[in-house]
Amino acid sequence: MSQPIIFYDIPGNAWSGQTWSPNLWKARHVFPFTYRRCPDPYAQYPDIQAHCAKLGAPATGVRAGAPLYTLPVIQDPSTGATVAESFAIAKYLDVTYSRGVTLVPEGTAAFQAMFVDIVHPLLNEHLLQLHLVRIAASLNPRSGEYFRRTREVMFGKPLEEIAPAPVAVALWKKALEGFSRIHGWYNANGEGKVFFMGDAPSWADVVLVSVLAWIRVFNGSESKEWKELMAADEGRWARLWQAMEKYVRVDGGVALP
Ligand SMILES: N[C@@H](CCC(=O)N[C@@H](CS)C(=O)NCC(=O)O)C(=O)O
Repeated sequence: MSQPIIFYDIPGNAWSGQTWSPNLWKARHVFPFTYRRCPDPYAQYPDIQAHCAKLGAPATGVRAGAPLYTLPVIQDPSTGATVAESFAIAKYLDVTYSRGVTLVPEGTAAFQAMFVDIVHPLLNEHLLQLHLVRIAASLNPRSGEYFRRTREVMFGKPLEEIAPAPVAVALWKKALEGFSRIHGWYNANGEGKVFFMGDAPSWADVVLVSVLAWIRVFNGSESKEWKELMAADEGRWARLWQAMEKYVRVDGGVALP
């Protein structure tokens, strides 16, 4: 790689403007490259579609019957590649660059893709509802307005009515139950194994630690939620967080805040 890869992120105010979304976090692991946040205004939520079209990045899904364009997207000036979707980015980096770790080892792509789909209803669906109001508030006004409008259509009600206090307690409990279920899967590897595939980190660990980063951004390291999670499941998530810290490679290697 002769020139740094450009990484397009959605700026937020949470965590001093650092990456806040789990989908964006997923692409920031095992990245021994210089990271460049997309300059404003291109990475504001309402501009993502136009920006992807300009870059030649494909849609990554469908929303309300229309193609959905999302970040993260990377551009690699050394190869001319533009890659959208965090899993596709991980696979591209695996095959294009030698970086000491292979996130999607040969023969595991189907399994890793399935893992993401299974984890989503166990964790992300509850946590998204829990964090919606905080996410909207942490974005700049244009992005915040877009996020609120699109998510209120998605949920059919004002953001503030999605997770009022008693519902928030239930959602957090469901997320903790989800973590415990996943802890049980990790345990199948036998004692002392930190990573989902045993001795080396893979995409499955990146998916989980990105959810941890998301929780930490919106609750804080001193919050009841973060402390509860770090103590849960025999310290499984604290160990994973610690073990994955060194794989966050941004701007020459910024560790997870
Ligand atoms: N499966 C995709 C999901 C990416 C995704 O949903 N990104 C969100 C930000 S967290 C997005 O860009 N949404 C655009 C929109 O809501 O219009 C990935 O892992 O990259």
